Amino acid sequence: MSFLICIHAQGKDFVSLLKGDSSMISSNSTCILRLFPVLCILALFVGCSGSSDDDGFLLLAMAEQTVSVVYVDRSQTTNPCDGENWDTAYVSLQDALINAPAGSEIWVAQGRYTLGDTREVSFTLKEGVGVYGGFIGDENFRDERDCEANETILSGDIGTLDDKSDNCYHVVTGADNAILDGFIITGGNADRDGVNSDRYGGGMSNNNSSPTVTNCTFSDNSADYGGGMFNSNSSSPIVTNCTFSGNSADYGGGMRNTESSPTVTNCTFSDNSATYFGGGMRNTESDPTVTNCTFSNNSASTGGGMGNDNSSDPTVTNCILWGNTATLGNQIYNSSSSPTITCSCIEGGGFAGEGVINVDPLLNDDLTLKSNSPCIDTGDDVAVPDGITEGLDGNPRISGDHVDMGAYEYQQ
Ligand SMILES: [Ca+2]
Ligand SMILES: [Ca+2]
Repeated sequence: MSFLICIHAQGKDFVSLLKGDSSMISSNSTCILRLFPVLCILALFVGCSGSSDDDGFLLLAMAEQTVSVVYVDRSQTTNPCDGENWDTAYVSLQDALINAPAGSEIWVAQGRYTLGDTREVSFTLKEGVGVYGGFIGDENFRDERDCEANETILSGDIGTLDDKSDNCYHVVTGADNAILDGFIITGGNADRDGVNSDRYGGGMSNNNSSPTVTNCTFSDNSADYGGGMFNSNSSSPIVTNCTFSGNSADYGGGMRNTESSPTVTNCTFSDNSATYFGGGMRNTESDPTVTNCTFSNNSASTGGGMGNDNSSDPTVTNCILWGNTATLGNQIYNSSSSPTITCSCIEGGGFAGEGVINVDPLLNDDLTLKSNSPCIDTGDDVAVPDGITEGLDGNPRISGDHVDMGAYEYQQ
């Protein structure tokens, strides 16, 4: 009976398992153990039905291809912490990161997670480990989480609360093939005099590392360089469905890229500021691919929405840059740089490119599109990266005849 319940509940995940797509598995280890005998029977069936022996071995191999889950819940204070289930979840995300085996997932229950009492410490992602927030703390499947309802906050605000002068230099430090999904990252302050690496990336610092960052909000972080996120030294993170708001820096309020080329899709950059260059995003010697992003109300001395210099040639497609301000280059400022801009709405004009318009995008306060926005159905469908099926709010990415400009798709 338990087998049947398990398979029914797994639904598409079981199908994904059969396809060998372990990334789609949102099961706990108990459920996989229950599946194991079923897969054995399936393997025998395949073997008896005339298929090759390899098919049977493949199924058996997949039965062992489990994703172990490490549980974290800061409110779990009654039982020993071994992270093996919600009832014995780790209280500390750092402990989970240290002990999580390669290939595992860390599920983090709602609440605010902070970092010890020294500014140098950060949540250091681990190669091959996915960290997921947004759980209430009793889920059996990853798909059951609700990131919006169950805010899971990674905060760098240690020491005196609401005083950023003693906060962590970086809230999160990236790693290759790591996943960060479903968190609010706030309170980082990378302002360390004399130590360059601690002047970069208040919210997240990626140094020669390329994690996947999805469904995250970077807010109220600050740094000398890259308030929300700093990508340097050949980092190519994949940043999707993220919000960068209210971050600040000398250079690159929302994001700074140095010799790095992240792929940034379905993101908003708003109310970020830079004292000097690149309010929303600053690119130097970098060629990011920026698709379906909305830059609004960012500010800087130079390059309010985006500042590109030192041979930076970003590809900007299906984007909106409107209402950003600067002394020089309200929306985009280029110095020795040649971005390729296509199918985008840029206030003030002056940027050549197919489908580039200078017409009020008619944004709502939350940066969604009004029903009569000129950005509806005027994007380039081909530019939407493979695997992108939803906009920033989780609604279908393409609705109507074509993809829209900006991070949100107007639903028709
Ligand atoms: Ca503080
Ligand atoms: Ca559309």
